Amino acid sequence: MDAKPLPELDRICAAFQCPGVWISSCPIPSGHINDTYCSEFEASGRRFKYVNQRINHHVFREPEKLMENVERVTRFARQRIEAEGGDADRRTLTIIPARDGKSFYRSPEGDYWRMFRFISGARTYDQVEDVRHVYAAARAFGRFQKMLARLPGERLHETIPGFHHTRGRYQAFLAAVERDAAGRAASVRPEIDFVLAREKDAGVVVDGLAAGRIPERVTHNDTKLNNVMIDDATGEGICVIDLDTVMPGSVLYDFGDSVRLGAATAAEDERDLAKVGFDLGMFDRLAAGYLDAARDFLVPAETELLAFSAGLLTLECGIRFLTDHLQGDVYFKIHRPGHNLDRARTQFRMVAEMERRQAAMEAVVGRYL
Ligand code: GN1
Ligand code: MG
Repeated sequence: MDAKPLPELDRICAAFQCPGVWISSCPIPSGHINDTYCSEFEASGRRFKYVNQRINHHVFREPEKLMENVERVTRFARQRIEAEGGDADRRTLTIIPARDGKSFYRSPEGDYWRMFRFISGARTYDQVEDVRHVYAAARAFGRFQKMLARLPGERLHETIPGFHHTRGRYQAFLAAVERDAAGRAASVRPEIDFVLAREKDAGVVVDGLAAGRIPERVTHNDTKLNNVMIDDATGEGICVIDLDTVMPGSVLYDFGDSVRLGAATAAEDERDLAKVGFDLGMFDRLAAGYLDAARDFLVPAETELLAFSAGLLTLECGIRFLTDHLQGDVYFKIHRPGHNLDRARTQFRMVAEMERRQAAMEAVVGRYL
């Protein structure tokens, strides 16, 4: 369903200041938005790997601004890591500049490409394989927020305006139901009703931000478990990746979204809903990891909504999947018919469980504050 021909990566790589000779490239089939590949080069008898990404410019409408954000964030991260004596080549992304010195290359086809150094000896996990990774990833996101609280300069660009504006997402969903572009609304009535019953939740965080009760911060906004590289040897969350949505936001977006996958008992697109659930033990590890890094800078308006944010962000993601299903699958990559609906259903199953366990979740957060 997304079988695009393999791009000529040797030609793409040649547009970057990458030392050595191109050997081969292969796809990295992760992520719902951009296209990612790994390329191998040989230089002075040694092999080096790089990551190539084609930015989806239908989703990210201003790739130049996006890359400006990524440049600023990685430059600042490198400074901070080096000041602490850390290995910046492994603890933050390293942009390989294009031949013209820019952080991206615009191909004759109009595509936006970028290249990063590949981080070896570490990997990402699409699903939880070891509960220690959950703690490690959550702590890495907390540390990332804490570091970026000191990012100098202007406000970052909003790479997708209203990205986590849950009420905006709710309204877009209502419009999609109304329009019913793909003729699917009648077949997903229970899912539509599930969302309609939760309208009041949609405003909680965005209204707090708008009123200044909840502080605006620099946040990652896509804190899936697989956006942290876990060191193979130590199990530490060494590098936060996928910086496309790093922009002004609320810490609640990050914490809430990390629970969505980090405390799930099944894959995001699991069809057997009997397997889909919310694991309080994993939530405990997430809260512990996140708060070990973030507890000293959070304010009460944030900490008191941490448990709530898990359900909210899971609901929001489910709304986005359902909206895309109603619109005919125009946003997220799908790999089978009904894929977005399957994803929406897992999210809603998780939301229902989180609602049921809200008091226990509050108690967990309280324990680590
Ligand atoms: C998308 O492409 P990926 O997998 O990093 C999406 C996130 C969703 C996620 C759902 C820019 O992220 O917001 O939470 O899918 N990113 C964008 O798995 O829309
Ligand atoms: Mg992403």
